[in-house]
Amino acid sequence: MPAPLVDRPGESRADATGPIRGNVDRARILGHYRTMARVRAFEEAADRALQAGHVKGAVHLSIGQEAVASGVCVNLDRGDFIVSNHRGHGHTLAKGADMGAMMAELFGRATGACQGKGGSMHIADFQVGMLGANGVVGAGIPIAVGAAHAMKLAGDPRIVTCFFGDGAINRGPFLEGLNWAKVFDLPVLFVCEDNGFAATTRTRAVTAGPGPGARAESLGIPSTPVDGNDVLAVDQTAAELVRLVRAGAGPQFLHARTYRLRGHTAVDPAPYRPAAEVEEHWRDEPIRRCRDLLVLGGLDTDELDRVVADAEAEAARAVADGLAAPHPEADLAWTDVQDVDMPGAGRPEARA
Ligand SMILES: Cc1ncc(C[n+]2csc(CCOP(=O)(O)OP(=O)(O)O)c2C)c(N)n1
Repeated sequence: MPAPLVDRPGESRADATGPIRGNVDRARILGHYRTMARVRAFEEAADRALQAGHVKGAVHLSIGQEAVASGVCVNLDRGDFIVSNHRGHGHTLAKGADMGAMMAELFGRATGACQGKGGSMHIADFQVGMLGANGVVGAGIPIAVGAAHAMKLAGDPRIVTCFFGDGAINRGPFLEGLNWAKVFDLPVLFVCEDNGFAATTRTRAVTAGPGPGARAESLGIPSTPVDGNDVLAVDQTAAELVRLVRAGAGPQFLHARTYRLRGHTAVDPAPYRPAAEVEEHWRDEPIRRCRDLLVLGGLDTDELDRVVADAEAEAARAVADGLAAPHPEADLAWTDVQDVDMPGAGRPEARA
């Protein structure tokens, strides 16, 4: 059951400038609505572009999980870092990356965030502190911990947030990364985006013990659970954890429960779960919940429709610009690529 939309029913909902729930101002909630609408519009446009044959490589949609990205990233400064996983469009957009450069990246174009060489699962944008998505499950965790260690050694106040799924807790890098982060009390917020699935498997069927939070706590890292479809709850919980990390309290762990409304990849029809289960979760999806909250707070539905229309127009421009952009020059194939000169790897001359 979704959480109640308002904490204090009976408060003036007609005063649309006042707080809507608790002390949260409507501008902040509207900001979440805009961010989540942009993520949704980007992914729906990417999905259509994929069906039309424009996308190179796999695409993993985060439809239904947008509140985690928005609620966490709103609490980060532009200079703070994030590390993401294969389902990273929402995190990347919420951190401030350019939608056009992201779409062009999916299309393998020279104007893409990584000049078209990374694709959906390897988008990075250092200008907004986005250190990279990652196609290898769990592999972002040691990268985030390494970045956090570098910040601590340099006396740099920036912090690192690491997003990963519930499936990642069953991989070795989870243990190694969390252990190292705690041993050195590093400035890192771990965000486990628990959508209940690891690819086509229910994660609980392959997970021993009580799950993500208990594993973090076994290493001395406090874990805080949150309803990951309630963007305000995520925002408020993340705000406190970010405050603790910034204050030097060491690593923190946010366990956000959510649901993946689409298949594992954009082309997965997800026959391994009942349609009724998915339908039920559509009723609990975060953008609709946020909209209901804003409407209860007195916001005009026309204004909310305009937010969605603007997001869809931005995504449509990103698609058009991406399709019009050139592919990278062939002779740049080996630039900005790691280890190309290692014997046996990369450049054909090096392989010979
Ligand atoms: C090391 C590794 N093993 C297997 C895979 C194949 N794979 C890709 S995504 C995925 C499931 C990951 O589940 P989770 O971490 O919960 O993220 P979600 O897909 O649910 O967002 C798997 C097994 C991979 N990419 N990397």
